[in-house]
Amino acid sequence: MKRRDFLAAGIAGAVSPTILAKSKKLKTNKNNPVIISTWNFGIPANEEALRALKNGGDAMDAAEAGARNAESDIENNSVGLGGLPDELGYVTLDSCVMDSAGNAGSVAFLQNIEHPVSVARMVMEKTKHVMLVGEGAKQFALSQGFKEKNLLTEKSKKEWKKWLKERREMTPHETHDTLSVLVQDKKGDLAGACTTSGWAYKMHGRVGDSPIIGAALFVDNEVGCAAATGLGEEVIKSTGSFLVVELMRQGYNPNEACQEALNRVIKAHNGNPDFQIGYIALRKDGKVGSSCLKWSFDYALHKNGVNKLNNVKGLL
Ligand code: SD4
Repeated sequence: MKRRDFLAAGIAGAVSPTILAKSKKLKTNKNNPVIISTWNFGIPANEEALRALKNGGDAMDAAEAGARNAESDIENNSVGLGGLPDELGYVTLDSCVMDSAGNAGSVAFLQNIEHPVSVARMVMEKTKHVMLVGEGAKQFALSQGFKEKNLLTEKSKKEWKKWLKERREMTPHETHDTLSVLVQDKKGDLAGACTTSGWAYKMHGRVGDSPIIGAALFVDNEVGCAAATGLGEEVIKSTGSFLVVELMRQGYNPNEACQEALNRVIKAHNGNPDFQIGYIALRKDGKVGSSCLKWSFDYALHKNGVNKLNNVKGLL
């Protein structure tokens, strides 16, 4: 069903989403892993994810491995080690994971742990909960054998000190480079992860979209998965990744689904948002898509054995 047909059907009220979902059953892409990650450091993240798949890991293992790669990258100043701190000088981390069975785990406002994505996965696998925050998340991480580490590098500390003198309000897109990664393994199963140190010099205690299931990440193994980067507050308010997946369920292709989710944000801001949001989407049949609000956005795609950086121009 084409999008306009779907819209017409929707307006007429003749076709319920359930019937649509059934009539639109997607053929699963198998034996051809697909990995899609945000920004240019998605390239090494994809390589790490692929290595995990080659070592027999599944989509969740691969997504976690990809996110860990960005977390340890000292050059990346918005994820994990080397991340820029909040206004008080603390590096605080947000991360989440979701697997093909619909399980989810997340941590927010976590400090001094290099791999929040792995803590999020342990929350998913070893607790009855979905989300742990702050000191509680850290205590849990320590109980699972994670070691404390100072994540504020000299370089990030210097930049923070410089910022303290001017206290200029950072525009969110200036230092926003969250790593979100979506994976389809050879069985065709889907999983994803998201990890960030968030908005540079944010208020102490601020949590963005990156640990919020449905906002920065959503996985539905029947339909597809989606993930976000950009201004977390706006991704949360529009339940971005869940919306992208639901739009794919209704028949939108991955590109259209990302665009339509952004159209809602544009409308909510009277046609003129002054921030960035980028989405990546991966459908069950292996098709991928991406879109962003403004400027442009890079994503790394590994498909058919090739790992390549792609660029999409902003809708506005
Ligand atoms: C946040 N969404 O904390 C994250 C930041 C981000 O690219 O995506 N940066 O709001």
